[in-house]
Amino acid sequence: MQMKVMRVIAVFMAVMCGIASANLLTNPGFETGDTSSWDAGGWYIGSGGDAQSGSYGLAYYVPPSTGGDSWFVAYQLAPVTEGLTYDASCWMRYAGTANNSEQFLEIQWLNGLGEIMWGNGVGSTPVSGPQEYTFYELDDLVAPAGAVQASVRAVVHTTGVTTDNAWHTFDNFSFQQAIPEPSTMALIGIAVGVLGLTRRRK
Ligand SMILES: [Ca+2]
Repeated sequence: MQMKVMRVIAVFMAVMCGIASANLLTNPGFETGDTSSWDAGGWYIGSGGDAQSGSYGLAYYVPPSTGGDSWFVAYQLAPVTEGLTYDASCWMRYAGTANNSEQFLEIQWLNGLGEIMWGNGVGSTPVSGPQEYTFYELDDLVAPAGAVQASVRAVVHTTGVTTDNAWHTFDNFSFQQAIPEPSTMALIGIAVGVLGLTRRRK
């Protein structure tokens, strides 16, 4: 009997880990060679150095004399369940010259009406000057009550009128349900062990 229970648990844990590691995004690295599955008007697909890996990356060009406090966003929606925990990440690179522009990874939540639940979102540290591809992550994001989708967003923002040329590129986005903490997994294991012992006594 205990062997059977242990086997059930092993399968359960394998399924949990499988679910946890699945990226909920489609075309996360733009290797289709286009922005399919993303809403990315005004953005383009770059190659060469615009890719962190593979052949392509997502890019936005900010020319000189772009107005201050302008926002350029590419996003994809992913299904979520309120109360569950998610992890998001991507790679970001800033090419060209420091240009009064910055880029960051942002997560916003949408309710059942498809409206952004402003005030609940979170953004990564902004990249505000030239740098090579660097990994950014937002961990342990809990979907708020009423959320049914997450908007996973590449954001470019001008902090003032731009003076030069900048290219903001993104690649390899990930948005997934968080892997349960080891302590949670241990508690499940103990619960199952107790269940097995109890059954055996009967
Ligand atoms: Ca890529």
